[in-house]
Amino acid sequence: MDMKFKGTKPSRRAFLSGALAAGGAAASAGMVKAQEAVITEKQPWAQYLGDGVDAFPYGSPSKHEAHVVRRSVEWLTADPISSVNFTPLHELDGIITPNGLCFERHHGGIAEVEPADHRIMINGLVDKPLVFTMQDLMRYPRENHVYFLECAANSGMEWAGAQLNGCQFTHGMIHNVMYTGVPLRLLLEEAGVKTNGKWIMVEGADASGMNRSIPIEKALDDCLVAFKMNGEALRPEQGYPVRLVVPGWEGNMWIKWLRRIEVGDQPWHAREETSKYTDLFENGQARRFTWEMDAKSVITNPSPQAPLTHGKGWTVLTGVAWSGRGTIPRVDVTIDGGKNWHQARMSGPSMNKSMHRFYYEFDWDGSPLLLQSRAHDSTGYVQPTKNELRAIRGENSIYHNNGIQTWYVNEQGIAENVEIS
Ligand SMILES: Nc1nc2c(c(=O)[nH]1)N[C@H]1C(S)=C(S)[C@@H](COP(=O)(O)O)O[C@H]1N2
Ligand SMILES: [Mo]
Repeated sequence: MDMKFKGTKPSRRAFLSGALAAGGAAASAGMVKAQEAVITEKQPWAQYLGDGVDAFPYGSPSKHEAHVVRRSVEWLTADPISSVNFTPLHELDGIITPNGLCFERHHGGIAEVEPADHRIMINGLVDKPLVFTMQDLMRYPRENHVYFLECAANSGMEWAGAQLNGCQFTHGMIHNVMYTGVPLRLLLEEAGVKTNGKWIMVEGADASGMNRSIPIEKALDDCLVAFKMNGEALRPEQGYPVRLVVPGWEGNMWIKWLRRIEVGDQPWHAREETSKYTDLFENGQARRFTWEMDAKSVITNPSPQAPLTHGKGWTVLTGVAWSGRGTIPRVDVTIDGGKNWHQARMSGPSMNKSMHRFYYEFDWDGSPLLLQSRAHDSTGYVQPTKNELRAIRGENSIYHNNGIQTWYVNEQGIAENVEIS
């Protein structure tokens, strides 16, 4: 909003226009003040010529957007080499995450792979072990799909109670990108999976050599060996030159810098599926192989990093929702801590295993708010409360926390991470 217009109250009539009657948004433009200098005086950018076309061979955002960056939580990990940063969800709109803002999670730093020296290997229970160069890979039929990648640890710091103050930190281990890649099925079919080949093991070329087991049904279903994100080459942080895409399943399985696919008759029981990425239950037992990401949503605005700065009146509440099992036909929103629920307005493409955008416009009366969103996915599953999850999982879990998030907004519009019991 243009703060230069502050003091001019939006006209009530604007809100009664057709758009509002239809349940849509209401405009809140200021009324024209003829003497306003920003209108009557020629601004600097109209007084001189701008940069020419060759000034920025690869473009970057406006300097006014310099605060829109990935951020990390200092105390969370011992070392930035094996760490995570977070997508600034509260600064984004629509459903696509810009490449430079996709959160990063790596266990051995960003591998600097020479594409010409990189090989992808298929071995194990196959008729014909194969090795692919990047150039070989580019000669197979490719597909484009938009998928979210969520780290299973997303919201993991919130099991014992509200902790991190901002959706970037509570929910920012997610990105949503259009991938271009070759269906893994095509490569496996070429190698010829033997009848006892029931699992694959996928391995990264980075120093962590991260590996995971994936059942053959998933490998032959919708996995992609991807080399492009949002149209351009994968970023080094995201696995350049090639990563595995495992739609709807936990981010840990999306091996970056993919170098090897071994076919076997049973899972490998790798570190990342025994010591890590298992889910502790209240009774002390742990669940393994929680692959699918359950439906989840979060309100991105307002939120602790994005307070309500305009005072009372019409405001746009927005957020994102996703499910590893399909689409999100519906999101409910409450502004009073669950006393009343309203169906949010979905906007933007609704794609399988992709992020969805929702909006709820309301006339804020200036009193405190308790904001929550609740996603419904295409299987009929409804996002649970944190306490419903804790009843089964206890408070000492890390992974797969898809509970409903609450933001408290005070009279000043300042938002805070809270829980209501
Ligand atoms: N080779 C390799 N692949 C990896 C990792 C890694 O450390 N090394 N981290 C995994 C984890 S835990 C997650 S959540 C995702 C993160 O993907 P991103 O960095 O594109 O966000 O990559 C996965 N793939
Ligand atoms: Mo992860």
